[in-house]
Amino acid sequence: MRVNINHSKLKKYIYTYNKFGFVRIPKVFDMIDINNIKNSLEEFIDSNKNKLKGRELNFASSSKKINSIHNLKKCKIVKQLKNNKEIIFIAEKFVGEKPKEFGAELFAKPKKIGMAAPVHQDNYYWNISKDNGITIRIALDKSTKKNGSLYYFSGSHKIGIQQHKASNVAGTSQTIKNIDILKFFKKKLSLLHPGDIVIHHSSVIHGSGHNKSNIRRMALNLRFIPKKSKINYYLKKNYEKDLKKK
Ligand SMILES: O=C(O)CCC(=O)C(=O)O
Repeated sequence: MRVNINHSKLKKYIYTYNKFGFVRIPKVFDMIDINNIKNSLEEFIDSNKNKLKGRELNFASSSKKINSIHNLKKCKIVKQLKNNKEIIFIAEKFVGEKPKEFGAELFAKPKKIGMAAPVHQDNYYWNISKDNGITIRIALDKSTKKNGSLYYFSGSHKIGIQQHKASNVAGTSQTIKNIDILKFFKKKLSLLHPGDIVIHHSSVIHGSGHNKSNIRRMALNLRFIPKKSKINYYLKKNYEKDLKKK
């Protein structure tokens, strides 16, 4: 697997990431590797979909089509990507210190019925003490406005974690409570080709649209946090309590 990131542009990418809370890096994987990743994910889904429990697997609305998977621990290609030296190198550069892996998710967003993700900040769910986590999002399909692309509120990672409330959407169960805050930030669509990646900060406010189009919008998220980061169990307990209540 080749991870093609031009190191001479790394400074510029990190500058953009620090300023906006996300950065797109084009053509990191070629189509052979993207197809390998897709095939391997499909094999994983075939043999594991009945073993995944509760919040680990979500379907699109009332269909039998998978919308998202939140436990890919046993997926071979995910392990391979997480142990890839170049990915770890990039993770360290963006986290800003030694990183550790923090799970992976698949957003499958099937055509016609893929669900929207309400606006949220990842660290509201993660509850890490050093809020410097990243998601490396690998586009497996094209991401356009029509198929409900992800969008970011540019620069919103600088305002800290906001209060959230129940969204009643499986897979993104919490959403920003005070949406008035959004007017202070520019909303930027994350338009991608398969093989591009986006790296986003654990505090950047983001969401996605419904996929009403004829084209699926699948992406694989690899998550990393600072090695020295701890889970804030007080916040986590509150979040879990909120989830149960709602
Ligand atoms: O792909 C989507 O629709 C949602 C993804 C998301 O919320 C995330 O990457 O944190």
